[in-house]
Amino acid sequence: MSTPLESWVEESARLTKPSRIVWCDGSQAEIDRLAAEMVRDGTFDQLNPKSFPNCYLHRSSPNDVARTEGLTFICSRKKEDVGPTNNWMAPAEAKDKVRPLFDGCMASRTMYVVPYIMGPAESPYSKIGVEITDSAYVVANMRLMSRMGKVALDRLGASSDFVPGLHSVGDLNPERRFILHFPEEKLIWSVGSGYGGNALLGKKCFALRIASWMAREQMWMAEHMLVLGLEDPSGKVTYMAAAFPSACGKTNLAMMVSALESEGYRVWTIGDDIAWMHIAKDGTLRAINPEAGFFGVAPGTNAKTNPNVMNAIHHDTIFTNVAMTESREPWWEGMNAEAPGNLIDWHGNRYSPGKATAAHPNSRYTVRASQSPSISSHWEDAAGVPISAFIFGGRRARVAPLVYESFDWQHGVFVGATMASETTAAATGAVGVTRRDPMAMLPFCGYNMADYFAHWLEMGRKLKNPPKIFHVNWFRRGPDNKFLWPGYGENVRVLKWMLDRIEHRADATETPIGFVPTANSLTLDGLSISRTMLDELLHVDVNDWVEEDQAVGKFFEKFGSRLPAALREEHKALGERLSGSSVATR
Ligand code: OXD
Ligand code: MN
Repeated sequence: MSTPLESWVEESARLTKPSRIVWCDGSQAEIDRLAAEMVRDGTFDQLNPKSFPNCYLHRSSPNDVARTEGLTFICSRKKEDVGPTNNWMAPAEAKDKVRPLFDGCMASRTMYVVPYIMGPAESPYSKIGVEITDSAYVVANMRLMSRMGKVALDRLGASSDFVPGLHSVGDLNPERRFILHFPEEKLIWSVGSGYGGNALLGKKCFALRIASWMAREQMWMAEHMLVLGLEDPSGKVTYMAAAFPSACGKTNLAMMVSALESEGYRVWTIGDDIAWMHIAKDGTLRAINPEAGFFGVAPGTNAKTNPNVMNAIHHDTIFTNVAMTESREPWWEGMNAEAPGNLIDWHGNRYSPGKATAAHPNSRYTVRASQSPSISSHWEDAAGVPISAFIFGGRRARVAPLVYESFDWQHGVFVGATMASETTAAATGAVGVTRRDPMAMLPFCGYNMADYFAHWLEMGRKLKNPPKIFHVNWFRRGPDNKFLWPGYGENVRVLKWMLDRIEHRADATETPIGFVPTANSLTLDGLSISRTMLDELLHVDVNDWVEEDQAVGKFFEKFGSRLPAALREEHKALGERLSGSSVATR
């Protein structure tokens, strides 16, 4: 008798017709063999074995360099269940349309069966997925990004409790590219792309889109959030989870080297992109990082912005679409001031400075989380870590102050539901356009966002001591268009203010949008920031916020009557607070 997994593999092989099937065990010998094959067939370029041992560069097809949200669909039985922010296709129609693309797509290719666990191997909160793929590059990435191979098969046994994901690079033509999620069946189909978020099915497809659907059914949360621990001088660690849209610095914040280290404040990393959070028996919210690695944006990463990751990526790392130096080392814009001579660009051609960038703006490194010096000793705790604060944030040149605290949970859900950010290169489409991205889940929530807001409100009611909710903006610019806040390691000063608020030690001014720090409540010693800049950073401009409030109203209209009444109330209350405050609160 076949196990459910064996039956699904047989069925997938009948459809895709591979020349051979390889069950991946996740071992070193397996990856050594695959890497050697990929170097031979040109999928991988081996980097300098002395300075970057076991590191490889992959150049993807130039039309396959980012997530393609327009080609990503949620295929639920009812259209209204995916809401106005997702693309929808009926399940039968989606299968009829996409099955022919899988038919025979692996002829004369190898089919890899990749069992993996999302979450620590021993955690009751972890879940199993199995990806079938014809891409050895995907296998190599999945091995770094999840607990892959034997460990997952051992945990699964003969059970049917896994999320199947069928993936083929197909012909890489965007015309024939589809990323499909069947949430009722807990099934993923992805064809036509080899790029990270479209092809590493454990990440966005399972750990966010499918898992968010499961989380609503089972009363937990699957969020696009980093998780960090802030250690104070007494050695106590307070855990915070933060949601920012793609390429807004989640990885850098999660791995920060604190500017207040000499005063005893350190930051420890639990995860940099996704958090799964459950209500524990004692009523606290406990987070695990379902991933095992970082798939981080390379450009802009350097010894100042993220020294920990610069340290981590010197061995056993896969680089995608970065440039390569003469000595076969990876390079990208922002790594150091000047591009070295004789670079090979991300297309594999000699780079001529002045034209396009040498590395693609969405080029990436894939590295195991355990390689970061900042990794917390609790990052694999089966029970997860207790969350005391949520942080929402975006990239806003104006409007949002450096930091503010919501009045309560319901208001915090409103703050998260209405957050906005200027778009980045992590997805295809225009860069720099402001879009509403609730809880940074716009491209990742697997169901109707109105129901997702209701789920957040419901979670708050179930939590004994709900985390405090904050909003930050590291990207505010002054009248000269320069950033007002230095960011990176200095962001710990804002985390410290949050900790002090949690511990009832820091002052704040009440404004129409929430509690903003008083100038004296932030620890700014050793930082050269003028009082004018600080005032600008913390300023809540009533006129800007009236405009913001109108934009929120428009955004909420999309959800019609499905929008929870509590959020309408919050919107109304904000409008009233703004109209009651004729003078700007400085
Ligand atoms: C990512 C993304 O890759 O959000 O994490 O795009
Ligand atoms: Mn992400």
